[in-house]
Amino acid sequence: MTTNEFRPDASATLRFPAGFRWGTATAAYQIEGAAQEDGRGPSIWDTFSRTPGKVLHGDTGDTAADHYHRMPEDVALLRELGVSDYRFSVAWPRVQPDGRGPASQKGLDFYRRLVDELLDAGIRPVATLYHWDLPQQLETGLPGDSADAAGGGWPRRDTAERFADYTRYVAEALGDRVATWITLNEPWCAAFLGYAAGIHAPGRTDPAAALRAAHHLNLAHGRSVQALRAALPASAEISLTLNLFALRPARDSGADREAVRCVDAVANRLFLDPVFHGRLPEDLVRDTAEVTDWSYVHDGDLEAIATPIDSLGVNYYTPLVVAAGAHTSPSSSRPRSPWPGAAGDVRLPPAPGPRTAMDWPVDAGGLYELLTRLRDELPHTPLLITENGAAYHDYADPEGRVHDPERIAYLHQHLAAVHRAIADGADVRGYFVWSLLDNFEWAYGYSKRFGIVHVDYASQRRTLKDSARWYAAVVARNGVEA
Ligand code: IFM
Repeated sequence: MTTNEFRPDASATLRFPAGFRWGTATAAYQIEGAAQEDGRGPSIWDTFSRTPGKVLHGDTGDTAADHYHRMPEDVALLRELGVSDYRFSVAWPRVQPDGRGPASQKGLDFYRRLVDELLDAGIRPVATLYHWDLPQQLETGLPGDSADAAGGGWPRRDTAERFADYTRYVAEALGDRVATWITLNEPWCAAFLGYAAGIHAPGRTDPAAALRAAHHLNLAHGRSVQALRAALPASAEISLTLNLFALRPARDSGADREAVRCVDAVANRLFLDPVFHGRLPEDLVRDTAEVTDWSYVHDGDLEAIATPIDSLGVNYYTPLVVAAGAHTSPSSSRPRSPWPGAAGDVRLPPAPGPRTAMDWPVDAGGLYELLTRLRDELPHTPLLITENGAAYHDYADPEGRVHDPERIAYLHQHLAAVHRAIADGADVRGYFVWSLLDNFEWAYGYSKRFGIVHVDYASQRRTLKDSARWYAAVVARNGVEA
């Protein structure tokens, strides 16, 4: 059935199209633990989380949810939920401990076991190649590395080529059994939170480096797509996950609309335009003229970045209200603007409404706006919601139950928004809850619980929250209550 034939039924259930993919999502550093096992090398997040003051309570991913040792138990949970798909990420430093050189068989074996376990459970594996755990040595550099004023990591062009090599190793190892591949997760975060705002690894605060990083992440995506196409059967689905922003002007004024344009350029179009149209947003190049000259965009880069993909992954949590004015952020932990080029002219006033434990406003309308924008701008690109979910202060009651009605309400509202977008013509093929398990929430450490499965970190006991049972029922009937 194509989306155009899709008609919501008139019953009390908002039913999704036949074959809709229901999943949950996780990421390697957030759940695996075993940070020093089986030859895994250090990543920039190992280093960053060990740097005093960077992660709340000094938490690290050393143990996380111990998924590396409990993988079969976690796949059994997925089976219990009845999901059709599971999105996980491969840790680059498990496969190439230094980010270059031969692949580690032990590292690849872990993912092979995971994929086999999933396939045995009848669950489709969706592999993300990069969810922020850059091998530390690529950030630090080696004595023999070519001199590069931008330093190491993503501002360095060579990192994109290293990513293509890594892609080849993973594709060779898993290509016969993984049908859906996502090159990068949220390159905006990797570039701008990591290299401009300094609140994610590697913690740099250099707007020019962040723009270079963004270009090289785009290039890494393009090179990775080319490597995947060469290694995988023609039936493979190749995708990219972006955390696109649903932007709203604070007031209906020209100045606020201009502020939205600035943020849209760096947050959304810096990725969408190269990947889908093979060009940089001209207004962004203008806006950032005092920060960078874009000379690191070489001939042929944009063509490589625009190598066609089969679907787009969209991560959505909350909309962003944007106003003209000096930069302030609702988060006092954000020492620098993550919006180079627009830095002096943008404010993010707090949006109204109920909030999650992340202090993010709950507003499913933003997801609908985003999906219908993509329907209009990328009419031939199928969409997957590769992350959506909420953190709340969950705990197990004396009977061992975890009641999380706010999360159920959040998921319900967002699924209704997805349903409405599909009814209005958006080609959304699947939805992945973030996250299967409570996990390491980056700079917030273990203080934020996004899982539909509660993890008691002391015992590593898993408990299905009410939302997990609710989600299993949604999956079983392929729909939510109207
Ligand atoms: O936990 C993260 C995930 O790693 C990337 N997307 C947003 C989630 C919630 O902050």
